Amino acid sequence: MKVGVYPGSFDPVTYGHLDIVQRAADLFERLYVAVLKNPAKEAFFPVEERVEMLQAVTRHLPNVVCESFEGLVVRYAQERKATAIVRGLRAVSDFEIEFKMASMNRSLAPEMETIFMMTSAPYSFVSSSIIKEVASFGGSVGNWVPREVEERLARRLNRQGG
Ligand code: COD
Repeated sequence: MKVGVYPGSFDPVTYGHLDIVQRAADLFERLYVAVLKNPAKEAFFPVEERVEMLQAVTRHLPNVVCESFEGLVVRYAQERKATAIVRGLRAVSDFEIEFKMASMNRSLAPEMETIFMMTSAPYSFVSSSIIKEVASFGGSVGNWVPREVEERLARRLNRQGG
C-alpha cells in the first residue's frame, strides 16, 4: 500500500492545507495528516483540537487519517510505513526552510522522499498565522478556513477576551 505523511502544525487547518490534503489523497492509498505535538512551542489550539478540526474537515476523504505525533517526523513516517513526506509550497520564502527540512530528513532517513505540491493560486498567501491575526482583530476569515474552524477560532478568541 502506498502511504504518505503530511505533517504540520495546522494551528489551525486552512483551505490552503486542505487543498494539499485533497490532492495528496489522490496520490496515496493512505495519507496520514499528522499534527506535531511540540511541548516546547506554545500553540493557539491544543493538539487534540487541531486533530479534531482536521478530522472534521477531511471526513469526506476515506483514505485520510488524522492524528498527532511527537518527535522526529521521519521516525513517525517510518512507523506508519510511509514512502514519502508531503509538503506544500507557497512563495519562494517557503523554499529555504523546506529545503533545509527535506535535506535533514533525507540524511536522517535516505529512503524517505519529500514531495512538494505547489499551492493553488487562491491560497498562495494564506497561512495559519495570518488567519489568527485577521480573526483576532475581528476580520472575516470565512473565505480561507472551513466554517467549523472559523467557529472554533471565534469561541477561543472570545474566551481569551480577544
Ligand atoms: N498552500 C499550500 N501549502 C500550505 C499553505 C497554503 N496556503 N499553508 C501552509 N502550507 C504548507 C506549509 O508550507 C507546510 O508544508 C505544511 O503546509 C504545513 O504547514 P504548517 O505551517 O501547518 O506546519 P509547519 O511547517 O509548522 O510544520 C513543521 C513540522 C511540524 C512538520 C516540522 O517542524 C517537523 O517536522 N517537526 C518534527 C521534528 C523534526 O522531525 N525535525 C526535523 C525536520 S527538520
